[in-house]
Amino acid sequence: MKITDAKVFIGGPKKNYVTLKIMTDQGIYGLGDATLNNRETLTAAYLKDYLVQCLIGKDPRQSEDIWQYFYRGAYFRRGPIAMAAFGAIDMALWDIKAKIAGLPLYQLFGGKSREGALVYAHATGADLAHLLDSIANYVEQGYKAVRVQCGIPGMPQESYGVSSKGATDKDFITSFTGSVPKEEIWDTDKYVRYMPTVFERIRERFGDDLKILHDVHHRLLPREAAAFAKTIEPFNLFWLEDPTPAEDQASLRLLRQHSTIPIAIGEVFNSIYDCHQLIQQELIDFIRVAVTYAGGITHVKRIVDLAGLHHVRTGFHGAPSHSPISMAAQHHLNVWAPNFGIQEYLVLGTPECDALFPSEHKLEDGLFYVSDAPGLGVDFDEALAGQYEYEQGFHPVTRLADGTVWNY
Ligand code: CS2
Ligand code: MG
Repeated sequence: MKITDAKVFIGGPKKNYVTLKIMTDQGIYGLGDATLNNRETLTAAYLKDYLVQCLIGKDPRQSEDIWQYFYRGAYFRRGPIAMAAFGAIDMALWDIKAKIAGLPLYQLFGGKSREGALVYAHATGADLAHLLDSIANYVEQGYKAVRVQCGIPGMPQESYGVSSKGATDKDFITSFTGSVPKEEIWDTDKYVRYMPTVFERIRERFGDDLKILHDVHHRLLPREAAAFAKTIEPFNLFWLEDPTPAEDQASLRLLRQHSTIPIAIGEVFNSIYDCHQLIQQELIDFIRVAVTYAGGITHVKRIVDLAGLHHVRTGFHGAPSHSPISMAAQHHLNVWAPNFGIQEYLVLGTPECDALFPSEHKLEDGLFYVSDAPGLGVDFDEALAGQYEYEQGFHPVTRLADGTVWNY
């Protein structure tokens, strides 16, 4: 069996999905997602200009050898652009492998450890009242876990993960377009003073069973994070995400010494070398890597297995910047992984997105069920893809009130 060609597409409804399609001489094809949010043309160029030509003639069943060939062969190792490009190839090869076997992908990992996998949605509010409505809306739909981000009184409303007043829950995730980044102001003191009251009100209204998650988006210093974690401990969060920038990993020990709050980190990591110390030293509880940015299924499965040895559970990144292809790869890992924790999941499910990426996977009552279609179980409508144009976007840049640049 040989790879005959591979094509790269950029575009999608409201998102610049980068989709790779690998064709073989037996008519079977595989799909991969190389979407690197707000840097999409770079992964597409890496694939088109350097990798696709090396794939032609290779046996697609040799996914391990092909992964090593690209990773070691690049010489300049790691980094999100290369790892997302390798990740897309890897996903497509696993898709082909499972289609040859006539099996849904999870069967190749060892079958299911659970039927439905727990997901969490994003609730957001410009103020507490809006946030409570947003949470109620998800609870009514059957979600058991919700990430909560709230506008902070006295701070401009567009801080991380918070939609403007009156906006729907989905609006804030698509507001990154423009030819230069938006700028946002951040105030740590106001944030750490106000957020505990938010958690308190959520518990009062929704009770103890709702799983509450919160993303600090790398904004606190280690000492601030430790103090904050200690203060919010009574509200029993499912996790506190990215409390500090993860470059200084040893600093997490301070947080660990002061609080038992579960910590989730890793959405910006792109290899096992970024997280093996955090995992082996048991400084985190959930690993947030994504199959896209972290080198595909082959590499992420290694991270999941290492994590399993250290009581670290999975909580894969699932922001709407991932296409349904890599989300499907994660859903297959989620039903298999013995150390599965939770999956971030934003319903992309617009009719346009479903038409571009048809699948039978489904969400029901806050749990995600993969279909038994062979492979990843997601298809791609090439003809429709041509309708979408690339639109440039940037992550916002954050500053403190005095102008100092801070972490987005
Ligand atoms: C966020 C992301 O989902 C999350 O937890 O931290 O939405 C993140 O801001 C984006 O993926 C950045 O591309
Ligand atoms: Mg995050």
